[in-house]
Amino acid sequence: MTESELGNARHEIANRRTFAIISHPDAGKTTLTEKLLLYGGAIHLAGSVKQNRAGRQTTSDWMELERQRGISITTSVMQFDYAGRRMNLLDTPGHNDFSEDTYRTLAAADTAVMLIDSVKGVEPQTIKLFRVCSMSGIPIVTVINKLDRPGRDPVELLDEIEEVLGIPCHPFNWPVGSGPDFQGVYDRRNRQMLRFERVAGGSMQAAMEVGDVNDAGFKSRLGANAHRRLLEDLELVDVACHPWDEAQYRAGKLTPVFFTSAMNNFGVEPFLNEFVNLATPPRPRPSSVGPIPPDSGAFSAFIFKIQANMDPRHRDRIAFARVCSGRYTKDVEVRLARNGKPVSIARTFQFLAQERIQIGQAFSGDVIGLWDPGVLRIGDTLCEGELFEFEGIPRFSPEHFVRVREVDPGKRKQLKKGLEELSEEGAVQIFYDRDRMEREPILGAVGVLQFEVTQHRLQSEYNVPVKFERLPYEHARWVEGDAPLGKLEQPGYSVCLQDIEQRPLVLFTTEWAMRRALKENPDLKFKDAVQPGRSSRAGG
Ligand SMILES: Nc1nc2c(ncn2[C@@H]2O[C@H](COP(=O)(O)OP(=O)(O)OP(=O)(O)O)[C@@H](O)[C@H]2O)c(=O)[nH]1
Ligand SMILES: [Mg+2]
Repeated sequence: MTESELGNARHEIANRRTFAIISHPDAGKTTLTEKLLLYGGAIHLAGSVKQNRAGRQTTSDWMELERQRGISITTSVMQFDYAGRRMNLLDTPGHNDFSEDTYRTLAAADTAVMLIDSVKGVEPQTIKLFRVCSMSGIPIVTVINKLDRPGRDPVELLDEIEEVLGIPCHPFNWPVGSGPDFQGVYDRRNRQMLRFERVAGGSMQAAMEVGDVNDAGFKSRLGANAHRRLLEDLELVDVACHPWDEAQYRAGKLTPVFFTSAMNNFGVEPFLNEFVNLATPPRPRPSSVGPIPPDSGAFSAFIFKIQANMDPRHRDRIAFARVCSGRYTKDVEVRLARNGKPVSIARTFQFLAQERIQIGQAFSGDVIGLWDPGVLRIGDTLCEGELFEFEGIPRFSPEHFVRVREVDPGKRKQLKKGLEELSEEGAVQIFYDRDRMEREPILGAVGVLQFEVTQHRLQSEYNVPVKFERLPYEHARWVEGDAPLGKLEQPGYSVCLQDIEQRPLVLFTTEWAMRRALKENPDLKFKDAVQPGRSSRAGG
């Protein structure tokens, strides 16, 4: 890049905000995502998670099964612009069985938005995800959602967050009324009352009225008692809550809190107005050669997700990359750090609401979709110039296993293609018996729901019916070294297989059987997880 290009790139990078929305299932991540897109101008009419006949569905739950069930199965990536910033939003699935996807996505985010259901409080999956964020030191912004439901006392909710998660809270705003009487939020920083008008179905922006908390009209609408209570609460919060400390927040040691009813669009705009400033710009990322600053000249990125068949019209695979340094242009020459081979990434997309748009450039912080030429794996690093690998993309060990039973032998080829493509997304891994050839492979997954998703997608995307038969194994270990694999096989306790890249591994039925094998083979190296592999089909 020339000096002036570098200056421009620095400006663009400083405006990137890349964040993931995380929580226990059902707290409203996809609903909030939809409303952020609405307020960000990326869509003009918001859909809902549960579609009524006339209604639109959400942008981010696009997969057929997601729409049928009203849950998120996979992370969605979306961009929108707001107040001069380019926002890269990652809407993650909450269910534990899909959490690999969430954990990998967190590696691509600079800020986390943690949603809390105001009725349910801090739930188990939120605790797990919070810990992951907290370990990586990423700043966390809290949104307490569903205030339109008769929920818990906000003071009690903040206490619970502080106690259970161990992070001090600083509420930026405070809810006024709750349940059917939820009227809006009090902006503590600007000392203003923000009142909202309900919009049918929440599909359009809610009108916001800004006023004084002691305004007579507002006071009479709220009722004298509720108004007195509000003033008392506000005073209490002023005295009792932790003072704002930007540095503590940036270190992930203090969380700003917002109150919303995402479904009704209440509190979404005030949240977004503050969040554009709270969300952190791209940070240096640890790599095998030390931290890579986002504004260093050469382009680099890592792949955190692969997704097949997103667009039924194209039926292709997209590898999602987080740009970590420099600038992407279609002429940039990149190599794959894993094998040093050049990769063509000329067809690159951005996701604006439902549309994928081919782009000519992208900067550090951006999450882009690369048309996958058939060589990319989750966890891969792409580099322009010097080769290195980014750290911190987690790997997972499968804990559930099934044998694939063919239902229609006439569809063997499609089955193989479907399984290979879906396994490249990393949600299920394919293992082959060493002697049974490739027929009826074994699948491994971290959560059992992944098998259901795979079965459904094989049927709907590849037109292949299959049955799965549960197997008794619970642990997998990849074996490195000159392994006498037969010796590791103990009928009833363990079986030796190969993964899609012919890497040998052993499945064990019990932890005891696994420990014994490890003890009896001190010369071998056992690994509990590897990066999801790829078949040699595409020449990778
Ligand atoms: N009452 C009320 N319901 C809400 C609100 N926000 C979301 N919901 C509902 O809560 C349910 C779950 O919402 P989602 O947005 O799918 O939740 P999620 O966190 O994305 O769920 P997963 O992705 O499956 O983990 C849906 O039925 C929403 O309509 C809210 O502010 N108030
Ligand atoms: Mg969701």
